[in-house]
Amino acid sequence: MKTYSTKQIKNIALLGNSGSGKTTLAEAMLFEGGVIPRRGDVDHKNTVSDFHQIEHENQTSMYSSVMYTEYNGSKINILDVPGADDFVGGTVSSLHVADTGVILVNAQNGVEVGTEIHSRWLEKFNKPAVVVVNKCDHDHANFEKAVETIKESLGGDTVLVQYPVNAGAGFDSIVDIIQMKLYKYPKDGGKPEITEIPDSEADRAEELRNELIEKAAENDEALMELFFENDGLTEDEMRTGMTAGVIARGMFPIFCMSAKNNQGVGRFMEFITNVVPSSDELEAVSTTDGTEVKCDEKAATSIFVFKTAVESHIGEINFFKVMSGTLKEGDDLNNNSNRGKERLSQIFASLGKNREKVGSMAAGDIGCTVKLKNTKTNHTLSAPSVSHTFDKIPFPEPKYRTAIKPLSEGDEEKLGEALSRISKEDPTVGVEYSKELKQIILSGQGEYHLNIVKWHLDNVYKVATEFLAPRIPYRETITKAAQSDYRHKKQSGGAGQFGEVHMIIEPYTEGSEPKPMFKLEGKEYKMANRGVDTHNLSWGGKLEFVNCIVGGSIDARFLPAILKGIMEKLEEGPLTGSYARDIRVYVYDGKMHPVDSNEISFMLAGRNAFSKAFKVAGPKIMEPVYEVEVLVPADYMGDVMSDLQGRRAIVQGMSSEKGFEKITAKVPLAEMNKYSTALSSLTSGRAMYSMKFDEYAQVPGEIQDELLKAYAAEQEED
Ligand SMILES: Nc1nc2c(ncn2[C@@H]2O[C@H](COP(=O)(O)OP(=O)(O)OP(=O)(O)O)[C@@H](O)[C@H]2O)c(=O)[nH]1
Ligand SMILES: [Mg+2]
Repeated sequence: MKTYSTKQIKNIALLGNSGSGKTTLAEAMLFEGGVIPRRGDVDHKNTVSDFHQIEHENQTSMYSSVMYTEYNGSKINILDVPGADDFVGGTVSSLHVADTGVILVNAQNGVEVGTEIHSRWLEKFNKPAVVVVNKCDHDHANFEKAVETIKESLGGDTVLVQYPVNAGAGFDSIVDIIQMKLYKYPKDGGKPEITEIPDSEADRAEELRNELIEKAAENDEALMELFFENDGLTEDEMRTGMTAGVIARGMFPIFCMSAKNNQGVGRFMEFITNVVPSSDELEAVSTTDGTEVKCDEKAATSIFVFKTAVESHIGEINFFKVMSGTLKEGDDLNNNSNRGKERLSQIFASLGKNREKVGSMAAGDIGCTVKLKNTKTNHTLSAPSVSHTFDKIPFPEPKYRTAIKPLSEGDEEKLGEALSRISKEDPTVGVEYSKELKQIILSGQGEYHLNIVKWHLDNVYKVATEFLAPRIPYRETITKAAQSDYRHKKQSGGAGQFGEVHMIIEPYTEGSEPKPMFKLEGKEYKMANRGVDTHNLSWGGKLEFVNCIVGGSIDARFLPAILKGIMEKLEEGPLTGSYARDIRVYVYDGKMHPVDSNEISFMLAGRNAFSKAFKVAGPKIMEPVYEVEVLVPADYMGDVMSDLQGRRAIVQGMSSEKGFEKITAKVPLAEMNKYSTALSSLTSGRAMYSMKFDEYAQVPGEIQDELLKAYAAEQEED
């Protein structure tokens, strides 16, 4: 393959609803560029992009794939992403390195949920968008209607650069507004016959041409002047204006085609090579220390790994973008993310599951490498002369959790290894063994997402598993002060055990000070504060231990044992065995025995005194509450709200955003089980949501009673 310089490289991500034809378009682009000799087809399971067995079984993309094609003297790197939101990880990592998003819209359906979700991501990344109305050959194609929905969704900056003359069955002709020509394609696509626009289309074409010129001038003042001076723009000026407009997201050009019949694909590729920006035309990328790195092929080499794949016979493949400099085969780079060193003995241009070896890659290019020792997604590698690291890919927070367990005991290790490989390939799959819940918690973007993980466990890793409802990480705390004494005394056989502890406990709140005195049940207790230890609990919250021992009633050497006893009880709260938190303990009195007192006695006395006090200190169970943000089309607002109310949600706010209603609410995690599935069925998949941990809050009384009962029943079973 020839070596491409930065300006000759264009990186596009194909976006759009599932079924809009992204994978089919990628295939046609590879064919048009002469990279593959014949076009595969999603229905025949032989496309370059969808090469995983699971993608064949479902006839849909589940992983992002990286491909390239060569056209018009340029290299176009194509990132084909899954349309289904469950696999959004691949979309986000692709957008992180792509320079332009190509949004495919199905001419039959117009803008769909997946289109909206992907447009939002693209907007978040602030990257240019080009729109393609695909499937113009479909019997029910309705180009005008599709364009209407696009204008509604993307706003007034959309502009037609083409339109189909005969959308529907028999589609073969496109009026091109930039060239002002008619493109007529043979039935099987490929090279068009280019002729003058017929009279019947002249007026419409002229009108659209004026709109396009005006839009092209709009984003560039110098062009605007030329436009008024010369009463129009030349083709080159128009191109400059369109590039500026596209970069500024002030212009979203709309194309039309049939990817399946390869009609319109070549002309679209011409536009990509001529108009959309190369990496060096976009803003410099900032690094974690705030410095900026320009996409300059002459600078020091640095690359960013945006995807790691595991292939059975090859091992790990790392996909990267050259962020600066020129990467050469055999380069020794530092891994700035883990202070390791790597040799990139071979570098490749990627073509789905295949690779083409290359000697070097300029800044802006996207490729892959194998056999790195310790590098994965989100790592920055660079020449030793620089040491920056690039920002991590902003993968979305998990929205769906389940507990998972191997069917046969003894498969734990095998399951652990399989899951760790799966989550390396797909960072939106979270795996955590929770000591607290005594479960392996698997998290992801939805039920479908995790079912596919299970499919891999069954079919690739051969570990049979089952999904269980995840337990909720409850916490326990107290709401008022309470006093207790406990004497531990044992006299059996040889040495006895003796320890007695008197304590008062009270709720701990951030910034509060220990009190000098308590009045409890008519009795006064003076607290002589001799020292305070504040312990940050690993499960959140605090324990404050106040030593108020006077007159040596308990030796100082026994205090650590008392603290240990309390800590043990905190780890297994007295109410439901959950972690307890936010408590201040005053140990103010006790008794020792000259012979029988030892550490174990005081540990037990401390633990039991604490447990006793806890039970009368207004104990409460606390539950994790999440901040949930739901975006829902107005028609479904009522249903979604009443469903949320059924989930004990406290609505924090509502606002309208581009045809969507946005609801923010605080919802207990216990009520969010399978929410993604429920929301999807409530709204026919038209809503989106995200959630993140907010705080622990007390559970309502009746739920506390249920939890206590359930715990008691569980204890009896054991
Ligand atoms: N009639 C017609 N069908 C098309 C066209 N493009 C794609 N298709 C068909 O539409 C279906 C979906 O195409 P894909 O290319 O898999 O769509 P995708 O956008 O990659 O879908 P996901 O991977 O699920 O996100 C397949 O059956 C294609 O053959 C087109 O231009 N015309
Ligand atoms: Mg696809």
